[in-house]
Amino acid sequence: MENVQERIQELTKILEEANYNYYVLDNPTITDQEFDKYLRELEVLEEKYPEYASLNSPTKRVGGQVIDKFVKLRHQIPMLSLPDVFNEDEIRAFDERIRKSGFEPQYVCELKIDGLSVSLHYDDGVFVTGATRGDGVVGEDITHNVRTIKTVPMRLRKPVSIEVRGEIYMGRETLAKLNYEREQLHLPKLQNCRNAAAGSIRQLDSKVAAQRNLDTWIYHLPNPLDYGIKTHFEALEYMKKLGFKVNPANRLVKNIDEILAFIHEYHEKRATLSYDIDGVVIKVNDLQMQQALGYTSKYPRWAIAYKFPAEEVLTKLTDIIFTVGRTGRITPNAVLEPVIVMGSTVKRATLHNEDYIVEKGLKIGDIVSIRKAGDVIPEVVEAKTERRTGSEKDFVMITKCPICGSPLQKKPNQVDHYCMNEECPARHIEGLIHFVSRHAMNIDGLGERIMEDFFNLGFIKSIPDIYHLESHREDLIELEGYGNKSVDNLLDAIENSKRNSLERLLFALGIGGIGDKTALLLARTFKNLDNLASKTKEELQQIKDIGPILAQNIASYFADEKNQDLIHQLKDLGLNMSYLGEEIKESDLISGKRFVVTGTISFMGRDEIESILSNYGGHPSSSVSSKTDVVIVGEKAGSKETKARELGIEIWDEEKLYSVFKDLGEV
Ligand code: 1X8
Repeated sequence: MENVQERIQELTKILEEANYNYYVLDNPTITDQEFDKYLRELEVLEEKYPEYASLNSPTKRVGGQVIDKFVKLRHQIPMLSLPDVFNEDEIRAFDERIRKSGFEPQYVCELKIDGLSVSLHYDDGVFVTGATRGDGVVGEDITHNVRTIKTVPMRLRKPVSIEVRGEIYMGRETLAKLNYEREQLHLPKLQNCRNAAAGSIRQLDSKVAAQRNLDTWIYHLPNPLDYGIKTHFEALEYMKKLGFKVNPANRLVKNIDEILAFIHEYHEKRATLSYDIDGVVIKVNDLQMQQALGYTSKYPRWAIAYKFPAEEVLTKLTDIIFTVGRTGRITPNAVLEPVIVMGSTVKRATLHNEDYIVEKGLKIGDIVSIRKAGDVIPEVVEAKTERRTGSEKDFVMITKCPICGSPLQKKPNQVDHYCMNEECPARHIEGLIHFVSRHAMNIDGLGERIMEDFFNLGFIKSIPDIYHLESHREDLIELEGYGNKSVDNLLDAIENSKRNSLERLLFALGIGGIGDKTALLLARTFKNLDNLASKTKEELQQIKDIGPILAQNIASYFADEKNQDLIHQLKDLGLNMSYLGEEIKESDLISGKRFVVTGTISFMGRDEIESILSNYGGHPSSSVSSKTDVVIVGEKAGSKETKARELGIEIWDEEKLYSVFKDLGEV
């Protein structure tokens, strides 16, 4: 027994150290395989000996803890905000005020992270609580979610009791990925990193937070004197030594010029950082000096936050034009006088739909403010109505398709207008671009611009034309920018795409509502296109994640003769129509066993779970009997769970299922 406890401690240490090296120092010391091996060993031991399993175990980084409400926590020392300043004069005034008090200050310049402030408590080096700032006096307990943030150490490198503060944030790439996934699921996109981080940390289910890949920068030690620390810069060093992620940009400076240089430098670098910042924090370095300067009722007198000028620029809305998507959806777009926002030129911005324009009261010719929301999507914030001259024109929604002239339709309770003409050429080019795009057939060398060129040149007018491009080989070589070699590469890429697994083709066909995830689910479930095409709407609806609208879309798509003809042609051209995902994969835990899935599993739909079980040679079934080997029990499982327990059948809860699937790389 003692051995087990020791091994658990040893594994915990190895994994924590690996985590620290990987996430905090960005300097991996063991391979992913080694990490997984140790993690699995620890999971197995913890499952067998739950009495030794700590809430702070590396196995808990994936979440699992669910709370039913947020508990309030009072901060021992209030979490103050900082006075904002917006220009050089205000920074000079700050410095002069301090000098007038008789000090010769040095300052620490730090980046102001666009996230949410957090307070972290450790007892004898062990993580105990994480809390939001709240109103500064009372925050909320977010301990369960903080445990999932890989850069927050669960055990410090020295066994000290300490509170540290910093910022929880979401990196830009993480937000972009999350928004891509949300788009596939038809969920609204998150507007920016800050909102995304705040939304993620406010999840009741820590598994959701864990998937959000949050990160931290730690920048404040509320009780520095307890640790014999004399300056803020030392405090930063100390926190780094304890294992926290401390921003390497932090800089000790001697005077205003160096402050301004820091601000200038990071204003320039801002667009290239992997996370959002909205300014620079300037703090008096000497802690005695800080203490002497003291506080107003709201703010410390020893620090300010310089806010970068808002990245909103004014420009003229010269026109509103309409584009037609491959589903026929009409999108109004702002045509803008070109303007630079955060380092790149903006000429267009989406206006989403008619209602959006009406709500903002935009007129053609208005001066509007433009902001880059989130990562790169430019957004029209508002019309500067005070700048109107009277020559602006009212916006009028079009009633006919701008490309083919057929009347547009707006479905009841929907905001979007649609061109219903399936032959609309605009739908074609968009559909063609989609067909070859990265998550669809992934044909390298057929980017959007080239597809537009080939479409206009008449080389590619339909999907099968892509696979006939070879017949234009000589024309292609003649084209500006194409040599023999690049044409060969392009034709190879097209040829290779014929061997893609079914899910890519399914997604590429652009059937309404089939995103790449749904395509994968369908491919896994039905294995080949003919099988899927033969299913009725009712049969399709049996699949859990397939609702009536999607089922109807799929059935209608395959019922349409034109589509049947397209698929026929693609088959003749030699495109693979089968799911090639590893057929029967290996897993002793699943292979040959009879499974029943009951209740709701939060991270995956039942059909997908069953489909994965089948892929590994398991046999999903719907009723529990003495022949059942494993019952997978989710939220609100009912009589099946009771029966399984009566029969003494092995039960996997959500966590167990997650860890099995995770080991197999399925989640
Ligand atoms: C807020 C922030 C601070 C720092 C960075 N990002 C923030 N959002 C920092 O000190 N480096 S300090 C702060 C506050 O005191 N309200």
